[in-house]
Amino acid sequence: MTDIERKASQERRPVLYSSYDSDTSWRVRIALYWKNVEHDTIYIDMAAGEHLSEAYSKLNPFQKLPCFITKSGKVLTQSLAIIEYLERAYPDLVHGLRYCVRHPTPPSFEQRLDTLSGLHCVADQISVADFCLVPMVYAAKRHKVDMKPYPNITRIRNTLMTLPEFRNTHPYNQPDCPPDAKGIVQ
Ligand SMILES: N[C@@H](CCC(=O)N[C@@H](CS)C(=O)NCC(=O)O)C(=O)O
Repeated sequence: MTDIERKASQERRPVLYSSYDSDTSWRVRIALYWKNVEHDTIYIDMAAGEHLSEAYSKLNPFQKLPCFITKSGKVLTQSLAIIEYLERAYPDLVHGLRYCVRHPTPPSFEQRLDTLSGLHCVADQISVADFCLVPMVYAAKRHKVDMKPYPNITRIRNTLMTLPEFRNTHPYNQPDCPPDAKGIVQ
């Protein structure tokens, strides 16, 4: 076996550990869908405390979701680190990442969007900031945040939700979403 063959045989399908109800998992689901990355998903039942189990804690000592195993077997436990890895391994995005890191709260992000946004967060291109914005709105609505002071965020979120990458990865469209949990947040 040559070195190249050995390396190829060591590569595996990446694995995402996800929960339908985890907004940070949703960020990664969008990135994987956007980049068309073939992978397996393992659904972790957060309501049942499966993320606190011994088996999951061995994989991710932070006991949080998501967790991602790359094709070379590296374990990544932070959603933005996973998205950064995906962007390095499968590059195609403008660099919106720094915008969502620098403006992590809705008020500062809303203000930044006055000048930054077009159709999406960074002009008309899709960026990592969009991957973060849509799940952020879902989490905000779940916590009954009044979205009226955030017209830019609301407009961009509504536009993004017309795209299959965002719709198909929505919590309610996940196989682990129980029927009675669907439709709670509009
Ligand atoms: N900084 C982490 C945060 C992950 C996180 O807080 N995940 C939540 C779900 S959205 C979680 O696992 N919560 C379970 C708990 O805290 O017990 C990331 O971006 O991946």
